[in-house]
Amino acid sequence: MQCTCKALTMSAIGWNCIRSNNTCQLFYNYFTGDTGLTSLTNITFKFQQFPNRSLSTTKTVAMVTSNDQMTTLGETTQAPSSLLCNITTASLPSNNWTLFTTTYRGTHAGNTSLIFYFVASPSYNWYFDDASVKDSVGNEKFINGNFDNSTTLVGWTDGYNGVCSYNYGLTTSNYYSANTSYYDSCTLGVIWISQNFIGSVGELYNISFRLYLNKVSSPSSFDIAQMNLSIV
Ligand SMILES: [Ca+2]
Repeated sequence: MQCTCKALTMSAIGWNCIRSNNTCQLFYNYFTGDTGLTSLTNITFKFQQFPNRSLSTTKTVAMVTSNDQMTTLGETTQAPSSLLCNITTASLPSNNWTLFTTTYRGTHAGNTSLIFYFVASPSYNWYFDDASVKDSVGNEKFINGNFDNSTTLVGWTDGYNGVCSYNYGLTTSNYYSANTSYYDSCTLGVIWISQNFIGSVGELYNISFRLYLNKVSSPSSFDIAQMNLSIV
């Protein structure tokens, strides 16, 4: 049997190769009692060097420690279309509000969009609160970043790609600032929520937001929720 596994990523601490539809799947963050794992002995692994390819323009990766309430993402200077963070269930403690901060150096004048993307999973959904963009002298560029000023989504636009008709939007069931946040429990589609501001070239913007990864059931090895932010 021959199969090809993708590279170990994130906080992988173990891996396995199974054959399903002629594809391989990567186990990571498994726990020792996982019944899906099989120990084998006298197995030969061969590692193949793939051809070089150009790196993406992704600048930063979230760095989270389990007891840390604040996470700093590196500065990006690569807008438009820069992917600012790659937050997954493997890198974020669940059932805890975590503050994320980053900076963005303005690369173009005029309309600048921050687009937050969320993918939920059967065992995880997202809460999002207190988004902020401040210029170098502290002026807030976002409107209603805490979602608390209205029962409608004032200042924001949102939507989805894929299949997701109702399970996202404003909620009062969990929040960091009282008493509303934005949530996503859509597992088949990608939810996006966006806000624009007028940017300036060279200006340093301080971006922050809070996330709560809500674990609603015991996840399987492949149960992954994700969140990303891009600036366009
Ligand atoms: Ca709020």
